[in-house]
Amino acid sequence: MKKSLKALLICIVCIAVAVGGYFGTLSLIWSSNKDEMLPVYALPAVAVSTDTPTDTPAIYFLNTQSSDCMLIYGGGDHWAMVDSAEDNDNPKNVASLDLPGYEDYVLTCVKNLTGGKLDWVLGTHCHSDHIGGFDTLFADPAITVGTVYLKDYSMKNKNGIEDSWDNEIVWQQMVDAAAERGFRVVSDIPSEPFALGSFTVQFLNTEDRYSLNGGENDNSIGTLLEANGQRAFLSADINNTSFDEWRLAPVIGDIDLLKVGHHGHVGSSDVIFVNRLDPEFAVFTASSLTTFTAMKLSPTKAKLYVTGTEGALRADFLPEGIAVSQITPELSLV
Ligand SMILES: [Ca+2]
Ligand SMILES: [Ca+2]
Repeated sequence: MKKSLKALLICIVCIAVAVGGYFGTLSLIWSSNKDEMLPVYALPAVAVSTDTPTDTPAIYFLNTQSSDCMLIYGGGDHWAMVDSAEDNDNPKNVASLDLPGYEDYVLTCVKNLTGGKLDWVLGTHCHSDHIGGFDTLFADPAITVGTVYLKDYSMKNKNGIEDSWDNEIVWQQMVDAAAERGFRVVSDIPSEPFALGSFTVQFLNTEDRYSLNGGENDNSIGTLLEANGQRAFLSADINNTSFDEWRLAPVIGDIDLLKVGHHGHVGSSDVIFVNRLDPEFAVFTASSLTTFTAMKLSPTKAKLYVTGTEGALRADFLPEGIAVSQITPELSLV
């Protein structure tokens, strides 16, 4: 077969798979008998892990409902934190941002788990449900942070709804709180892999690109983690507004665990993206499961977890695979 004909056939197959994936998903959505499909997405029972070896690399997904806060343990005394969850502050008194904060819970978790020492923290993007708690965390004298990764706030990519939000104020509060404690702030986010104990860490979506008015979500920093042969991607609030998910999918490649983008909202987790990553586990940092997003994940057969309903979770990176379990009761919200 001629190379050009072969290439054409491959293109046709790829397009058919892509279109088929989309319409297959849509046909599921439009099906009149959704109740019959729901058991497919029933959540697995979560076991309490008691026999994991000390120093096992792990991600802790705190239960901050539909906001993000993850602690990453690289073994030894190496800890890091991705996002700090929503805060009680609402400096512009916006009704839609009148949300409960998790400052006390996050502080308790950080102190109990890490002893207060974090090698680095990452603010994935300037929304209060991701970076709102950092100023309170930094202000506590028991907390020390080696490096604060936080992009400069840029107005150029904000979308319409963000005009009324507190993005820039929350960003400034985080920067000021870091300066107050003398924590090093790095705004030029590195894209090269680096080590956190046993983890290899790589930040993705670090480029400052025009994002078709996708706002802060579209410019979120993703975190790729690998240890003991297991790979995870923390997708922040990345979406496909400016085709980031399509661009990042081949860069990320096959993974074992996905922190589902944007708390499971339907604008993230494009079907091509999640099926290219093909995770074995998918964690929704959300108050509840989004059925549409679960449907998009269904071809991967990923086991689905929701922090808002199952409480805080720990994903251990063992040589034989990732093990997800509920973390110790004393870290629960109540
Ligand atoms: Ca807030
Ligand atoms: Ca705050």
